[in-house]
Amino acid sequence: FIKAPFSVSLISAPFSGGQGKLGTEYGAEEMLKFGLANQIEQMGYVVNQLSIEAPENLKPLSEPESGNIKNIQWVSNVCKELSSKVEQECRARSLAITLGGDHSLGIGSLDGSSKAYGDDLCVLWVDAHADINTFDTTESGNIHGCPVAVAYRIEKSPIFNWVQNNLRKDRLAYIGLRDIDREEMKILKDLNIKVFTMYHIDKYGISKVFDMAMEYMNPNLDRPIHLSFDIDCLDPIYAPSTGTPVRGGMTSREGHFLCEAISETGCLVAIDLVEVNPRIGDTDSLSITVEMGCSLIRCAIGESLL
Ligand code: EXY
Ligand code: MN
Ligand code: MN
Ligand code: MN
Repeated sequence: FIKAPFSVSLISAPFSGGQGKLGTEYGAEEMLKFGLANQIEQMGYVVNQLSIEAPENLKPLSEPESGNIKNIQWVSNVCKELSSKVEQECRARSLAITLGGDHSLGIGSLDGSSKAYGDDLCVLWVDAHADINTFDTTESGNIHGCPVAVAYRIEKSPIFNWVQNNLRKDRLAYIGLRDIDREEMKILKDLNIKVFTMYHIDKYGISKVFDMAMEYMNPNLDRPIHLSFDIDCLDPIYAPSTGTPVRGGMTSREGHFLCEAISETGCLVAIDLVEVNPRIGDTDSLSITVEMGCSLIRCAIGESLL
């Protein structure tokens, strides 16, 4: 893969059907209202703004029988639409930024970037949660707790048959985890997936953790990286407006450091910024969270590097 100056594509994905709380569908809109597109232009990038087809239009007339899994066909339709947008932007050699929306969108964005870049693609999943429940192990039935399992074809539901089996589990690493379901723990161990929890961040520091993740999946820094950034990886102090906050998270600086370090590799090709929910908390919480999301994105594309 050729590292080259990128344009940036901001793909709005106003979808919250992967979980139960309304509000996440306004995350993208709020980040844009805060001026994200202009901020990125000020950095010297050409910015393409696009949006997926309105999720309401992609809602099936009826949902298939699927146990307790919520909105399975709807999530599938929306993710398929997102996948084609992300693939198209990646193929045009633009850095594809998906503005969520909830984290079920990761199924679509990972599928799109991996179709464009092939199995070289490395994924950093930065989150309080592992998001690797299968449709059998999920207790909530919320697909935002399952996207890694679906994208990596650990969960093989026929509804998601369009997902290409192109991602390598040995080029996946998690950072920031601290709320892992018992069954998820078993999947992570059985499949030998690389996990850096908050314990590892405390023990080694975020810089060393990042280096270890790169050493594992991208030792020569010559493979493309997709950063899937769930805002709830941060401590709720720094990102209060989110649906599943977990105490004991990353600091603002740890989050920013991670984005800066990824930027410095020159390998970043796609970002998801998900789980901002402007309807949770007061207006202060909202602006703290929205500004945080925008700031992290800017750092990931080089704002604070000389
Ligand atoms: N593990 C829980 C579940 O499967 O419902 C919680 C998942 C929360 C997912 C958040 C967004 O990253
Ligand atoms: Mn998540
Ligand atoms: Mn999460
Ligand atoms: Mn839990």
